Amino acid sequence: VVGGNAYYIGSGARCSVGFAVDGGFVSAGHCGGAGDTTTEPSGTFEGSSFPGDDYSYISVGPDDTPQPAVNNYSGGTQAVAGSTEAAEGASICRSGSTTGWHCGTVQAKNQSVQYEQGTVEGLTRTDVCAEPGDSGGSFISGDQAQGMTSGGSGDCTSGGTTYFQPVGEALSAYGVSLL
Ligand code: TYR
Repeated sequence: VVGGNAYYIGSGARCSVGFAVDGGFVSAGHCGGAGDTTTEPSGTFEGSSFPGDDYSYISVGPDDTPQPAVNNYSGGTQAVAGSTEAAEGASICRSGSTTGWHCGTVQAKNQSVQYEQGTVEGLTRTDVCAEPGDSGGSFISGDQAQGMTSGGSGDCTSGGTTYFQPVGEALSAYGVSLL
C-alpha cells in the first residue's frame, strides 16, 4: 500500500491511497462511508467524515503492508518522513491513480468548498491539477505529507485548481500516526 495507488470501493468506484498509517491508510471521506469495503487492497472504512471534512481511515488485512512512501509515477517512490505543514507559496506535488504525479504551489489554507453533498471546511487550495479517481491521493511537499485530494475544477490537460484535506486532522481524528 503506497500513496497515490488505486483502490476500489464497493461496486467498483476508484479512489487513491493517501498515506500509510498504522494498520492501513488515510484517504478522502467522499470515497466511502464507515463500514464500506475496498478491494485491491481489501480493506474496510473504519471511519469517514464528509461533508464538513473530507477524510477517511481504511484498515487493510495482514497481507497488505502500508509503506511510508508515495508513488511518483515515474517508476519510483517519494519517501514520507513526517507531516510538517508547508507554507503558502511552497511547492507541492500530488500523486493519484488517474493522472499520476503533478506539481504546483500551495495557494491558500483554510478554504471552504461547496460540493453537491455539502460544504467542506479547512481545505487548502493549490494550482495542481487533478481528475476523478485521483481523490484521496497524496499531496506531499518534499518528504512531508500534506493532505489528501478532495476536489476542484479543471483537468490535467488544461490545468486546474485542486483542494486537499490537511492530513493532520485525519490523523488526530482516528488516533493514528504516519508510518
Ligand atoms: N473529487 C474527485 C474524485 O472524487 C477528484 C477531482 C479533483 C476531480 C479535482 C476533479 C478535480 O478538478 O476523484
